[in-house]
Amino acid sequence: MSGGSEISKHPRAESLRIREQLTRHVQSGVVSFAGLIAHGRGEAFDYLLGEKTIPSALKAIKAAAGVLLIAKKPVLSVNGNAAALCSREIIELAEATDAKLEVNLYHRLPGRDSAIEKLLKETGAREVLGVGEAASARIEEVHSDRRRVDPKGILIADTVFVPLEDGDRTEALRRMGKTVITVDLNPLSRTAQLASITIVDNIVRAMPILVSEAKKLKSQSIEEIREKVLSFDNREAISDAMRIMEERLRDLSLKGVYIDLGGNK
Ligand code: PTJ
Repeated sequence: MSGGSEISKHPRAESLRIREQLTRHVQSGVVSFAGLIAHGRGEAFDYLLGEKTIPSALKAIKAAAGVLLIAKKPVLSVNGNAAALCSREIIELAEATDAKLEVNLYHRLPGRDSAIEKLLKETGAREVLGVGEAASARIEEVHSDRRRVDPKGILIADTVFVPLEDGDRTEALRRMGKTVITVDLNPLSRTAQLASITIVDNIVRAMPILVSEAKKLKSQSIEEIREKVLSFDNREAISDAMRIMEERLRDLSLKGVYIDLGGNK
């Protein structure tokens, strides 16, 4: 489907709009073909979640904002999907938390890193790490292109935000002693399971909230922020997301067909 007017009448207009955004960015070189598959996987879990930010995800978002604010060297890792879906919010989050931005890709095909850099810079980013030769360091435990990192960024970071990530790197970053924050609609994924803070939510819903929470928390003392972060339990948040999906599916299964034709039978 193409064309905004057709989409705006569709019952799933928002979902179609996001798909268009991603496919447009396949053409601009930002999103990989695998990124479209990854998005489909996310959408399926979003159906189960009810396509809303659940209270435990909100708690995870608040904890993530706190962790980024108290970090000494926070880095926001940007892949193709994240850049295509929320480059503006990623830049706002970097500004609110004094974090660096680094392009880090699973599929580092020629030109993708600079296409993402271009998008981020056009959206207002001042500095983007991890582009071209700047990604000169290696994390040996990682077996994909994601091992290539910037010595000024992810390599020396204490906290790394890795939305829509694959499991290998999350595991490697945790083993290196870093705090890892992710956004992942699939609570069963290795990244969701291994991250220090897992936000089980759609990145397009979670990012604006994360930015506003970071701005709000910023006025509080480090001690107050630390206290809030310490009271967060990631295992509980992941369990809650699974429980909500299970309960929702159980309720809907009692109804069977839950979408009807209204007056047009
Ligand atoms: O741009 P690249 O080359 O770095 O590649 C990026 C992708 C996303 C293709 C790569 O990291 C990948 O293959 O990831 P996975 O292993 O498919 O994992 C992505 C995770 O993100 C899955 O668990 C999806 O459910 C989840 N996901 C997809 N879309 C969203 C999402 N989570 C939150 N919001 C979404 N919109």
